[in-house]
Amino acid sequence: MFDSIDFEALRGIGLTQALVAQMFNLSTEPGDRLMRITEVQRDRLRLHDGQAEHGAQVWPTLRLGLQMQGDSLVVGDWVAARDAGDCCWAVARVPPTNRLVRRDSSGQRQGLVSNVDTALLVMGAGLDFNLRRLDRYLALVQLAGVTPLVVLSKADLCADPGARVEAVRHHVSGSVDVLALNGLDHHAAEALEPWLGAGRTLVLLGSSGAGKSTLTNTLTGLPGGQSTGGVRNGDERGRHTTTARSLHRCPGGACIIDTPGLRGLQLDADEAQLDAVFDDISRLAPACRFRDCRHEAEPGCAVRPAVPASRLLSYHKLQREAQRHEMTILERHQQLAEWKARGRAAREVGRAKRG
Ligand SMILES: Nc1nc2c(ncn2[C@@H]2O[C@H](COP(=O)(O)OP(=O)(O)OP(=O)(O)O)[C@@H](O)[C@H]2O)c(=O)[nH]1
Ligand SMILES: [Mg+2]
Ligand SMILES: [Zn+2]
Repeated sequence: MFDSIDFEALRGIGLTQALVAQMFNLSTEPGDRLMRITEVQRDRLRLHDGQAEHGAQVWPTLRLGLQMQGDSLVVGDWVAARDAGDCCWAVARVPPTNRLVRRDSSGQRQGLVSNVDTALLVMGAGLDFNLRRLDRYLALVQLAGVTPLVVLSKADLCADPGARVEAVRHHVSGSVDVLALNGLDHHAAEALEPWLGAGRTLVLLGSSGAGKSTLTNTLTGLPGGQSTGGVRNGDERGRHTTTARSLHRCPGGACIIDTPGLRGLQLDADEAQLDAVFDDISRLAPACRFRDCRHEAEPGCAVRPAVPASRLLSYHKLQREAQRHEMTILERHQQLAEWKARGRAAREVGRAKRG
């Protein structure tokens, strides 16, 4: 535990009572200070102490300890920071209250951000609008127990943003908040006010060019903040302008994490976890005629008539991906067992030869 915690100052960068409750078992030394990670570049960190930012490095024992659990430090984490003359070290991590995790292209778990209250799923109301992709982002944040808010950006360029809002509501059976805004307009901050209270942390997620950095700049009010980039004419795709996740403070005391657009988002979930986040589907499933109904072509299905076809498609696609992933884990175990058996056999042969 720390000698002292300046709760008021740290609340401005997102400290909550729930986090303070996680700190009692933390092994710290006198003089260690509580700070939040605002940026990660390999082993180099930017930390905020509520007043100012500091460059820091990850203490090797901490890095190894996390690595052994397939874990690493991410933006949004809270750490114990120790001053060692010319360098500041992150020596321990406060267990996060939540963490967004995906699988990278090689199937490894990758933490994205931690300790967030709301995930703003930013999607352009024009050509970027894609309900199937939205389902994937929704599952990503709901798997972590984070509340989503769908933000349709570029409402100023869209003929009927209200219809787009309605389309999202219909798609998710009204279970998620949705709003449309112009990220370049300072009124966007007013529309988001209920989510921007002091001490709250928001993360912006969405494809490249959706307007995440534009909205970050509007909410923080900092001139020359995050770089923003143009989009291609034909399809409004962005150019991956933002390359690292970073945490910023808003004037009202909320924190906002800007992220790069994710290419090909793979979830880290098994089938049961997906059922839990697609609760619009799993709620209806007990009313299907067959207990093991897949809601595909079975007679007496209670889900198919009630859930939009595209939503059901998302559910099936993500379930298939989860199955495929579980398969590969099983296969890997099987392979390992085979190798071990072969090794044992070879050793026995060796022993027999030696007599
Ligand atoms: N008219 C209008 N333009 C917007 C809006 N939001 C973003 N833009 C423009 O869209 C382009 C892309 O915006 P960015 O904020 O860079 O997009 P991003 O989501 O941060 O993209 P990456 O960093 O590549 O992931 C920029 O030219 C913005 O000016 C909006 O609400 N209305
Ligand atoms: Mg950006
Ligand atoms: Zn069914």
